[in-house]
Amino acid sequence: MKIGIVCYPTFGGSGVVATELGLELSKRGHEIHFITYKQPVRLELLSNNVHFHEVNVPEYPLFHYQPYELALSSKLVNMVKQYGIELLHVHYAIPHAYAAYMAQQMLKEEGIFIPIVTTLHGTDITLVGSHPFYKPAVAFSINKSNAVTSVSESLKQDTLRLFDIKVDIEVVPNFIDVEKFQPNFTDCQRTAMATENEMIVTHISNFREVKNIPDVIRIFNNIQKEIPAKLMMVGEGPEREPAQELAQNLGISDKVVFFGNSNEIDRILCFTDLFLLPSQTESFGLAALEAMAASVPVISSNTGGLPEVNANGFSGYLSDVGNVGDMSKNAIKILRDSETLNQFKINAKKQSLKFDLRAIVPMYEEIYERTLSEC
Ligand code: GMT
Repeated sequence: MKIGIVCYPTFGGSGVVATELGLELSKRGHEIHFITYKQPVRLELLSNNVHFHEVNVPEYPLFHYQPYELALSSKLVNMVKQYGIELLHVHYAIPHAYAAYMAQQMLKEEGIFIPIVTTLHGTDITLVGSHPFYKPAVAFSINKSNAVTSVSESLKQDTLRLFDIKVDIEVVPNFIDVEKFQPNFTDCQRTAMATENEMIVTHISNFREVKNIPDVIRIFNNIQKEIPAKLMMVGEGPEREPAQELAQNLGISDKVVFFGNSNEIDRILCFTDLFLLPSQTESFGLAALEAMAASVPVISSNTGGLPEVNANGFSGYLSDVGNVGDMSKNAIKILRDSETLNQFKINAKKQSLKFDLRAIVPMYEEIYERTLSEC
């Protein structure tokens, strides 16, 4: 199939999933066209089967806001015509599903029908999409999609609760390539980050309010009072500076390393002992899954889709949002002795195998085939 993938090209989970999906589909013989405003961060290799088309939005001083949706829908029309793309798979409803629908209508005028598969990722529904300023357009574009998927059962239920949805939503969980996270580093440079007796705790996110970053610092503060440890903070966002200040105020800034965005997530996870994800809301928690695939147990909140990913008492522990005390206690329980830690590491890896791309990607292929045959 010739598939157009529309996504955000940034470090966010939706862009990562879209990119990994496109790359795997290309390996399975499909021709993939990424259509977005920048080359996706995990799209390192372009090949015969993988193309990237940049959406340009010319600046015009009259516009207070430059019309990205317009540029995207025009680009979609042109790319579908030029490359004979058969189906558009848009990741994150805003504004991608809306722009794809406009492209579909424009192409219809020319006698071309292009089906749209929309994947809902989380904040496009729970935080942004349900805002009254966006809600009618988001509901409309979901209902106009030819197939809709969500990355967890929890997100599906949120979508049905928040919007008047008239189409079926199929749950296709996020995935990872478990082989990519095999410990094949001869030296992941653990000693550069911590001394031999120190545990390494890691958090990876976009450092937005929804990630509860101060809780990460507070949980770590409690851990290091009991167990020698270092905290690796990976990512960029508005909560980074306040987190640095909080670490300073708690007198632990020498134990907390802020990396910024990194393309070396697998190396960082290779030397990590425990992953923290205390988010306020999380439709799936791809970062937690990547940690588990690298044999790292997860301490998370029990919000949204996290209970579908992190198995309580097995791959880690889940606590109520904001319950720093419980999360700290559970973290210490895992890290306290090497036997327990090793068992949780084995379990985390086992849990991640349920989400291997070899099992999940065929679910998308099946949806594409069905959508193409029905339209
Ligand atoms: O977590 C974010 O703020 C980024 C956002 C995104 O669009 O990349 O993540 C959402 O999609 C990811 C991939 O499906 C999920 O793993 C995240 O749980 C989800 N984030 C939230 O629901 C807050």
